[in-house]
Amino acid sequence: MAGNRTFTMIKPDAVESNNIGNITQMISDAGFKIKAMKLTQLTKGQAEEFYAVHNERPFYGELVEYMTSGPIVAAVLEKENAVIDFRNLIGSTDPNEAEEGTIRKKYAESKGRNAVHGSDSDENAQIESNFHFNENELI
Ligand code: IDP
Ligand code: MG
Repeated sequence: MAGNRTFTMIKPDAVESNNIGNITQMISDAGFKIKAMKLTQLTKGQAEEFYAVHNERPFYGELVEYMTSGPIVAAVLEKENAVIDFRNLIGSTDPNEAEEGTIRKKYAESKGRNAVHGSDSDENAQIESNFHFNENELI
């Protein structure tokens, strides 16, 4: 069913600051069902590929370094209107611009180290889920 799944990562800063539980609770409280979840660490190659769309941007090197700096939690979430509702739950890329009550407002350190990833389209949600999980890991 299109439109009911998104992909997220709890990024290295939020894992390091012991906020996996708090962030997962916010995700559950907002009505998302967890369909797959794992603690893992990205290789440089994986981070470069995942963020390839940004490879011309000035922050690309910093982004790859940050995303490989420690463990992350990768997860697939399900809810009606998942992509848009999850982007609203995480808030703006820069926590200084994120609304009160959003995950980034609460837990992000900066525009770069911003606690969580959320897919920006149904198509990317599927690509990103498949990047991190095999078919038999997705329920
Ligand atoms: P998004 O995560 O809100 O979709 P994107 O523009 O897709 O934001 O950027 C991907 C990630 O790259 C951001 O979540 C953040 O970690 C990092 N990033 C974006 N802009 C900057 C910046 O100006 N400086 C440093 N890192 C950035
Ligand atoms: Mg994005």
